[in-house]
Amino acid sequence: MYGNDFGDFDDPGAGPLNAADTGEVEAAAAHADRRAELDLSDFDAIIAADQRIEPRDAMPEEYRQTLIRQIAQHAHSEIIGMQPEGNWLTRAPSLRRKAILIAKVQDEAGHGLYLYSAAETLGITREELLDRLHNGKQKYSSIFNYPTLTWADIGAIGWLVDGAAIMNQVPLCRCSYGPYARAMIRTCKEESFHQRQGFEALWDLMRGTEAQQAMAQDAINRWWWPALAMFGPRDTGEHAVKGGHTAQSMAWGIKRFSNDELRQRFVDMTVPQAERLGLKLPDPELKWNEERGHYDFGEIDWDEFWRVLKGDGACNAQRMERRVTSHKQGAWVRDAAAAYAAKSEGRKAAASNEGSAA
Ligand code: BYC
Repeated sequence: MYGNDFGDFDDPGAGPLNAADTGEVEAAAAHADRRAELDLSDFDAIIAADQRIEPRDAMPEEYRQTLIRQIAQHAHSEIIGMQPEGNWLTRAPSLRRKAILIAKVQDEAGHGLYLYSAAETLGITREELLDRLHNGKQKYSSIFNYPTLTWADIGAIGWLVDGAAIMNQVPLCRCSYGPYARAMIRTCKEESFHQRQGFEALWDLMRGTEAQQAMAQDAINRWWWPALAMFGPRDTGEHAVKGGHTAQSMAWGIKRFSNDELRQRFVDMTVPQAERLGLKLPDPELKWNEERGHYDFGEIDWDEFWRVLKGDGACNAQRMERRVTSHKQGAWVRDAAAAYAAKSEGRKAAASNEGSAA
C-alpha cells in the first residue's frame, strides 16, 4: 500500500495521490538548525530567519496561546476522530479491512499523543487540555460531527478527510514552533497511508456491484462539502472572516498558507482522482478554469459550518458524551499508571540512598 501504487499504475501522467507524496515532508524534515551559526536568540530575529522557536525560548504570550489553541484543537480532533471510524471496526467487510482500520484508528490515538506532548511543552498540562475539551472551552474539527452511515463512509473519510488533513498538515511540518513541526512529520507519513487505504476501499467498491457503487457515491455526496469546510472559513479577499487568525499566524510562521489556498490545492488534486475512481463530486459549479489554472468550485454552506461549530451538528452531543464517559471509565488506568510511577520513583530513591550509605 505504500509508494505510488495508485498514482501512476496505468497513467504515468497522474500526479501524487496526496500532499505528503510531493517531497515537501522530506524537505521539512531536512530543516537545518542555523540559529547558533547566525547567533540568533531574539524571537523576532528567529522568525525572520525562518528558524524554529523551541520550548526554552522566550516567546510573546499571544504566540504561546495561539499555539496552545491550535495544537490542542488538533490533538482533540485526532482522538475524537477515532469515534466515527471505530464505529465500523466490528463491521468491516473482511479481516484485511478490519486489520487496516484497527491500525488506522490506533495511529489517530498516536497522533493525539504526539500533539498533546507538543502542547505540554508550552506549559499547559494534559489534564487541563482534556478539561477544556470536556467543558467545551476548546473545539475539535467540524468534520467529526458527521455520522458514518455505511462502510463506504470509511473509504470517504480516508480519501477525502485524511486527504484534506494532509494538505493542511504538510505545511505545518515547517511551522515555526519546533515541537509541533516535528510532530507533523511523522503524522503526515502515517496520514499518507490512511488516505491510500481510503482510496483503495473506494476503488474496490467502484469496481463492485451497482449497489456498492451507489453506496460509494452516496458517501462522497455527504462528505465532499464537509471536507472542503474543514480547511476553515474563507480568509482571503472580500470573503476574509473578521476576527480570523490567518494573518497573524502567517506572520509568525505557524500557518504557511491561507485556508483558501489549501482548499484550492485540495480541490485541484482531488478532481482528477475522482475521475479515476469514477465518482461524481456533488458540485454543479465544479469546472476547470483555464485562465486561473485551477478548478472553480461552488460556495460552501458556511451557515452549516458555524452551526456545527456551535454544537448543532448531527453528532456533537454523541461525540462528547462518549469522550467524557470513556475518560471517566479510564480513570483507574491513569490512577494505576500514576501509582506505578510513584512506586518506581520510590524504589529508585531507596536504591540510591542505600548506594550512598554504603
Ligand atoms: N473545525 O481563523 P481561522 C485529522 C475555527 S484531524 C472547527 O482560520 P485558525 C483526522 C478556528 O478554530 C484534522 N473549528 O483559525 C483525525 C477559529 O475559531 P476560534 C484536524 C474550525 O486556527 C482522525 C475560527 O474557526 N486538523 O486529520 O488560524 C481521523 C476561525 O478560523 C475549523 C487540524 O486541527 C474546523 N474545521 O485555522 C481522520 C489542523 N476551521 O479558535 C483525520 C491544525 C476553523 O478562534 N489546525 N475553525 O474560536 C489548523 O491548521 C488551523 O487551526 C485551522 C484553522 C486551519 C483548522
